[in-house]
Amino acid sequence: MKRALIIGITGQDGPYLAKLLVNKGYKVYGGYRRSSTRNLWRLHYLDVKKDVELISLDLIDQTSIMAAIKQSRPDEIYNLAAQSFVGVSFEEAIATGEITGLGVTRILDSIRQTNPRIKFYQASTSEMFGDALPPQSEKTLFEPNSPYAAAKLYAHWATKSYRQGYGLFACSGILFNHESPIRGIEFVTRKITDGVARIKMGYSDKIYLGNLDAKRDWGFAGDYVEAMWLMLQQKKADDYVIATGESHTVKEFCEEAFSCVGLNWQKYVEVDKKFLRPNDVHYLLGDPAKAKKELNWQPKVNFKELVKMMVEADLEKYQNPLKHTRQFLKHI
Ligand code: NAP
Ligand code: F7E
Repeated sequence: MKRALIIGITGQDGPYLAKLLVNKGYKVYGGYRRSSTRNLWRLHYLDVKKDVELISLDLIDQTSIMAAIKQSRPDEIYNLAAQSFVGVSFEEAIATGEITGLGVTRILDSIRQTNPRIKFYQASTSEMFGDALPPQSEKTLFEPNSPYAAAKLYAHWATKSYRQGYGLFACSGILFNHESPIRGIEFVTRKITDGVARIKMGYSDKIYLGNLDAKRDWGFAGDYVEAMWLMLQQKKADDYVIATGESHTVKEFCEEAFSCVGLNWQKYVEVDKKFLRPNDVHYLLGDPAKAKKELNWQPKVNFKELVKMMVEADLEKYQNPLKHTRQFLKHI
C-alpha cells in the first residue's frame, strides 16, 4: 500500500486530493497546523475525515516537518500548504515569505535528510506569471508582482534546484485558479456565489467587490488534484501548467452566477475601493498542452458547470441550515 503525506490538508485542495488518493488505495496522512479552534470541516464536507490520519505540523517549524515524515514514512509528499491569499500577502509580506517561500525549502531539505526517494509535489501558481502576456505556458517568463507570487516563485526555483542538485523526484504544478464549493470565502468566486445565495434568500442586498475587469482561467479543484497525482506517477520529474485554456472576467463570473438564480448582476454588484490591490494580475489564460500530451490530463468541469455547482451548494447551505448545523456540531 502506497503512503502519502498531504501538507495543508485543511485547505480547499487537501480533502479533494485525500479523497482521490484514498480511492486509489493509498494510506493518507494529513499535515495540519494546530489552531485554537478545530478546522476540519472541509474533510467532513467531502466525507474523507475518517480515512485520513492527522499529524500536526507547521511550515515554520522544521522539527515538526521532520517528525511528520518519520511518523508517516511517505512514498509521496504533496505540499499544498501556504499563506495563499494574494490580497493578504501585501499586508503580511514577511509571514507569506516565511511560510509560502521558505517553508518549502524546509520540506525539501527534510526529504533530502530523511529519505531522498520520497517523491515531492509543490503547489506552484499562475500568479508567478504576473503580467506576462497570455497564453502562459511552461515556457513563459515569470514576472511576479505580489509578495505571494514572489514567495511562490522562490519555492518553485527551490524545488527545481533540489531536483537538479540532489536528484530528488520533485515536481511543481503551475496551477491556474481552481475553485469549488469548499473554496475559502474570501476568494472572489466563493464571495460571489455565497453573495448570490444570500441575496436570493433575502439575507443581503449587495456584493461589494474590487477589480471587475481582472481575467482568470478558472477550473474545478476536483479535476486539478488529479493532475497533481499524475505528475508523481511519471518516469521523470517535471513542471506542468494546469489550466482550462479559457479565461473570464470577474464581471462575467458575476453575470453567470446571478443568472443561475434568475437575477441581473448589475442591480446587486458594487465596487468598493477597499477591495482593490496595490498591484493586480490582469489577464491569466493557461496553455495546458504539455499536461494534455504528457499526463493525458484534461479538465472535465467547464466554466458554466463550475459556477452552477458553487451557486447551488451555497444556496443549499442557506435553504437547509439544520443539516449544516448538524454537520458542524458533529465535528466541533
Ligand atoms: P488554502 O485553501 O488557502 O489552504 C492552504 C492550506 O495551508 C491550509 O490547510 C492552511 O492551514 C495551510 N497552512 C497555512 N499556513 C501553514 C503553516 N504555516 N503550516 C502548515 N500549514 C499551513 O489553499 P488551496 O486553495 O487549497 O490551495 C492549495 C495550494 O495551492 C496553496 O499552496 C496555494 O497557494 C496553491 N495554489 C492554489 C490555487 C487555487 O486557485 N486554489 C492555484 C494555484 C496554486 P489552515 O487551515 O490552518 O489555515
Ligand atoms: O482574486 C479580483 C482580484 O482572490 C481573483 C489564489 O488561490 O488564485 C488565487 O489568487 C481576481 C483578482 O484569487 C475581489 O483583484 C475583485 O484579480 O479570487 P482571488 P487570485 O488573487 O487570483 C491563484 C492562482 C493562487 O495561487 C492564489 O493562491 O478577482 N477581485 N474583487 C477580488 N478578489 C477578491 N478576493 N475579493 C474581491 O472582492
